[in-house]
Amino acid sequence: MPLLRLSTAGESHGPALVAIVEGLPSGLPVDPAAIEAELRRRQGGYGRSGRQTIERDAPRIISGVRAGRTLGSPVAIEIANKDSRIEELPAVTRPRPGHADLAGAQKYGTHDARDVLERASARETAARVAAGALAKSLLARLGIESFAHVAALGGDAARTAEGAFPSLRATRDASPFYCCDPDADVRWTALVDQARRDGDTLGGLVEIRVIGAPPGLGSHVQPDRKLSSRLAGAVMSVQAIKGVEIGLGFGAATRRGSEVHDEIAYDPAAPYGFRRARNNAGGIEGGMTTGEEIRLRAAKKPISTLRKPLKSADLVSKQESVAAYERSDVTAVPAASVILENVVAFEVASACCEKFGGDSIEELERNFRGYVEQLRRF
Ligand code: EPS
Repeated sequence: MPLLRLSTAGESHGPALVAIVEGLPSGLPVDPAAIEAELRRRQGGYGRSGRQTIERDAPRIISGVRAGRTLGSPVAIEIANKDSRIEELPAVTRPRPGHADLAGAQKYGTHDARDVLERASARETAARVAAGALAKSLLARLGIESFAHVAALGGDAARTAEGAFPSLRATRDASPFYCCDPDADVRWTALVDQARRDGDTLGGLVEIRVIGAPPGLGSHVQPDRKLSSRLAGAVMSVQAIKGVEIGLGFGAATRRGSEVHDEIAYDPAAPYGFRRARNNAGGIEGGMTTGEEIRLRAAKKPISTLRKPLKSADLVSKQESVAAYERSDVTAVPAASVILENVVAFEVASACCEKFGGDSIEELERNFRGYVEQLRRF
């Protein structure tokens, strides 16, 4: 299966983070400024820690690109860490509840949780955003776009984000929370300020939407080819994500079938003829796109590093203690929205590479256009 593949490497305070993306067709323009813009967005959002004032994430493309275009070979991108004191930083022996510290120390046989947390840190997501930016440029060639915004923070929901995409994007990009509801920005600022005073942290909900995907990405024929399972896996792989929903999600379990399923109509004016009267399915049925907007929601737990720490037990002395604290974000839900927008873009781009194949972007686009034509004649 010619899927896009992503490997990342790098520790939070090591010399650099690295993303290696395999499977991109040749001839795709690569714009380092577009990658950097995504990386900068990931670093932003109200409630982040001092680390983001130290770093200025910028991509250095080290393979797979020549004269601004992909070669079809693996694309490697390096993002240098300014705070690269991994060899000097102290041992961490008081594991943080909620973090990978304790399970990782037990599993890897270390009494210094730094050996674990350096890689478990969400700083790794900078590499995933860089990879997602490449995927987005491939999707843009096919008229497909991924868009995420923060839908709730600290238990307080924003108004439902409805309306035309360019205006939603403009509102989101002007928001310190990457949210489409300016009233929520005001309330959430107060929530974050209060949590900061309390030495606490906040989680929230992110909505991710993909527009422009034709029917038929993914497949029902094998469990691991279902786009729903790939998207859910990708979303759940992001640090601190504890839940994912597609369309109505958990809400579908409590309603009757007649209230859940989206009736089908034929409309010669619709892009592919057949269309759904609504989109409770979140754009995916049988593991395949329906041609409606893909809609996902992700639940992010609060950051587990608390300035007012929870109880813990020392890995060495075994004595009751409190968890370690150096610095922490009060909330990173806005950053998570950028990460999720990019990991979802990556999976959708991967499904496009699988379906349309091709070694060059020209070949992939030709196959895509042929398929769209086939759907129109269906
Ligand atoms: C992050 C960098 C980290 C944290 C955060 C994400 O920097 P540092 O550990 O030096 O403060 O701010 O990491 C976590 C949320 C985590 O749980 O480890 C980043 O660049 O996103």
